[in-house]
Amino acid sequence: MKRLAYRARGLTAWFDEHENYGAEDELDWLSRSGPTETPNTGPAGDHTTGKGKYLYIKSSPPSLKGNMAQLKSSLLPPAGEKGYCFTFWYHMFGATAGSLRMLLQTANPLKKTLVWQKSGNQGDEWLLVQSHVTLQRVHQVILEATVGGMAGDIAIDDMSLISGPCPASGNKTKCKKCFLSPSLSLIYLGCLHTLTFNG
Ligand SMILES: [Ca+2]
Ligand SMILES: [Ca+2]
Repeated sequence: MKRLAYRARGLTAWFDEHENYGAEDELDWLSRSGPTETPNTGPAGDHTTGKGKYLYIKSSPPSLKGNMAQLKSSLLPPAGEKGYCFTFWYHMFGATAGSLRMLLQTANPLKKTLVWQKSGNQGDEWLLVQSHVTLQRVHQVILEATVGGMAGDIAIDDMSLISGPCPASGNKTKCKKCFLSPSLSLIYLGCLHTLTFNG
């Protein structure tokens, strides 16, 4: 399994530390299109178009129950006066789906804060999460998935960061789709110009 690195024009990147290099996790997020290998779990296709790529954790062997995979953003600056809206889509279908969490981690002091989590089967559909982040410290966003059993593939797609609070549900965001990520299709990071990090 290789280390993942998703870049969006230098503004940020997502990475997953490999377990052989001192990572906290035992698993890696994998990139895929189309259905996962195991029947009755995982999406039929990605969220963006149905034909693009998504990231997922493979819950069948060699993965073991309790194994966890962490996807980390690069360092993000303090969220500023208005904060930003972090959005992603997740797919969590399977009789033994484990859990998915969003955390914010600061480095000094090292502290992880749980922002959102879901456990168990959520049905065969892509679901939206929007989180208004107002943390006034340099931080990373972490998406962490845990294997619940063999029918427990968990997928994510279309992560985005947009300045300001999250739009009310039903409202389309006005922010343009600014970047095409090679692997995760549309990522809106270009809208994050007020959060360019110079540290
Ligand atoms: Ca890993
Ligand atoms: Ca996609």
